[in-house]
Amino acid sequence: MKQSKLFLPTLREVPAEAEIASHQLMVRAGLMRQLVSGVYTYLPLGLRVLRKVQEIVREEMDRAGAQEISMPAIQPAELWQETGRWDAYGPELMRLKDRHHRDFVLGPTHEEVVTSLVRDNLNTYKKLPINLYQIQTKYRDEVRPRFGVIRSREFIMKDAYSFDVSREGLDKSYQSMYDAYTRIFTRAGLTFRAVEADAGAIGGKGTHEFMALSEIGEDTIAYCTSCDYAANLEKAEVVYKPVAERTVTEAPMEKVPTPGVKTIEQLMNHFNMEARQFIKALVFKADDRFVVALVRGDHELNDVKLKNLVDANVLAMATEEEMKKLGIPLGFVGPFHLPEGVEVYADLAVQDMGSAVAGANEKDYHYTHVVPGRDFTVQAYADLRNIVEGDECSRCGGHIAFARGIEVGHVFKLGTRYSEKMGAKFLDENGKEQPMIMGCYGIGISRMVAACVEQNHDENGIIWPWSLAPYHIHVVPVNVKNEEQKQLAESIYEMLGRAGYEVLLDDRPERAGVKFKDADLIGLPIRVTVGGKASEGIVECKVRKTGESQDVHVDELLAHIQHFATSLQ
Ligand code: 9G3
Repeated sequence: MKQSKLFLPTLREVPAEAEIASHQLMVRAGLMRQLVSGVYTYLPLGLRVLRKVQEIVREEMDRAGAQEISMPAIQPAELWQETGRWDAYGPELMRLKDRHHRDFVLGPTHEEVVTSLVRDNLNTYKKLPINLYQIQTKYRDEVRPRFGVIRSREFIMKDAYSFDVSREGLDKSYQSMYDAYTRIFTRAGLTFRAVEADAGAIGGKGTHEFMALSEIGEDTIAYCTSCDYAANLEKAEVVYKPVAERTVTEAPMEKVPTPGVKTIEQLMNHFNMEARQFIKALVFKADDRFVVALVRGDHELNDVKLKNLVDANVLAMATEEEMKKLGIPLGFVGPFHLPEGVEVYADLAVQDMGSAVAGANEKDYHYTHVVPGRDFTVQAYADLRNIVEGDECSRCGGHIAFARGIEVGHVFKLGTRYSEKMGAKFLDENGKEQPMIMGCYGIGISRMVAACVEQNHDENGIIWPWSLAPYHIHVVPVNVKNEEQKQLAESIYEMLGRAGYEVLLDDRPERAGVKFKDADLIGLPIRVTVGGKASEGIVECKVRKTGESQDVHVDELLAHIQHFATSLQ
């Protein structure tokens, strides 16, 4: 491709709204442009990268035996009413009406569509298992789109759905997708980890997220430094060991005035104690009831673990007015004199506290010398806290460390959640009707591009891995007015193209400095500079990733590039 013709509007300045490197660089390097918040146009260079990601995904999905289909983005509301999700989702679900005023959704995902498709066209065990996938634009009206295409309102996803006759069958389908994902992210050159995750709203037993490691990742991963255990912070199991000897105070609990002393910090100053001596009490609304969760003052409550424990669909912190209605004073919450029906759950570490300070559930009062079990009881003790760095690994006893990640893949075991609601049944070998056992598997295609840039850039621009690079080789004649340089660059461009490389020729009449800055920004793996030694047939061959460069005679150039290309793949 000749750069003088290419629609590649590179920018020197950093776009104001771009907070992270990949967003800044994808805009500056002319890969994409924002239409409106959270909605992007992919320019030629960006589309070439997207297509490379899609090709890797297609190859591995096909290799795993999945079959590609293409489902509509416009979905009738009736399907979402069948599964109850029409009412379950709020403004994030984009809805529209057709000319007859009928309700539709713009598909954020396709469980309903694919389950209705299979329900209506397959009903015997002989045709199972089957795995259908598509690569398609999804629509989710994110409340706060940010980080470019990492959290956008329109994005490209590969979504796959497996249908099996049994849970064993699902386990096999799941493992096959898990292995395909490992191959996909490896081939894309991403540094990633598969982590145990929480199944969230869509339920099902077991799920893994594939995280591209990155400091700007929205998710925190807890991983073991000794074994391969890794889990999303939401899910990471805490090893609970009762303290050896629990020293319990003899003193009865005592109500003390603590006017305006609300936060743990204020309590620590007031009582001159450490955080671990306090009981932090938080009030939640779990569906239509209220619960109080207790954790030790130096721990953080994990609300996903609480949500799963109380089996709530929706769990949210109680609002101020809800607290007022309950007669629970903000900042002085404790497991005492709670209104009827409010259940108390506590993290396991609370039961070992021997003389704690807790809110008295009365404005401006706390209790001291509180002994859990003696002075209050709870509905249940459970693992309710966030794991912290240095905790013990629940698998091998090693040390837990944290990393941040960008979720680029997510695999779920759905079971019969959708097939039951939508009547996707099959006749088994005994002619008995059974619900199909489903799994679903997503990959963020556009998000993978951003994750790749996050992991592969320096202060000068992007450093494309060979597998995703929009072109492989950048041929840069320093001065196109110099006939020798122009001719030699053209012949190299032709030669490398004939050899099967994807080549970009910077034939623009720009100053050398501009061309080199653009070349670094765009970040193709290999740059061939045709400059002052063109008359001797000598060109400079430079590897973007390492910066190493070498003068090479044009007769050896192809062999030289072949050597580099294999080392870069
Ligand atoms: C919605 C909206 C947003 C959503 C969903 C539904 C996430 C929703 C979960 C999934 C599960 C899997 C198939 C591919 C892999 C992920 N955000 N999810 O169901 F209506 Cl607005 O999408 N789906």
